[in-house]
Amino acid sequence: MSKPIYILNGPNLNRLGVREPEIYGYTTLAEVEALCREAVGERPLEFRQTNSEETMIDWIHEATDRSAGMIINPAAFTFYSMAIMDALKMFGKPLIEYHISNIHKREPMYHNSLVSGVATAVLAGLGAKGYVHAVRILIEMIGEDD
Ligand code: CA2
Repeated sequence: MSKPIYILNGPNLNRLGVREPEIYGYTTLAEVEALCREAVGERPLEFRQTNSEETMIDWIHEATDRSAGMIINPAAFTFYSMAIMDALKMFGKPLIEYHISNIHKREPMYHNSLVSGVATAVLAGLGAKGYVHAVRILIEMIGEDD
């Protein structure tokens, strides 16, 4: 049985498709989850969202023990949470940092990710449906063994 892929989403992403569609589009997080479930096929998927830093850290630890790899959209945690960066540093498996918007095209406060330095790869600006590309790339990175 293959190990699960974790897709973890940070604060306010539960509002996806509801607010600021000019930046984040009209796709909801539930729709993103459905697309990701299709993309993983038979492999188990843990798709979650939290507004709490503590919960996010606990989930990263859980994924460290149980998963084959992870996609994380840390949202605002990206830019200030040393605790999440430290937890991800210990992850030790393929890790994709994902952002719906192109953070580098936005205001300077969105330019300095603490997560990019510990991620295997970074994807930004492909929109909500772009999570599916991240899933496909992650599965390739994981390979056959895990
Ligand atoms: O583009 C992304 O995916 C972000 O991670 C989204 C974060 C932002 O802090 C990052 O810089 C880039 C914000 C998430 C807020 O989510 C909302 C979703 C819908 C409506 C309003 C906010």
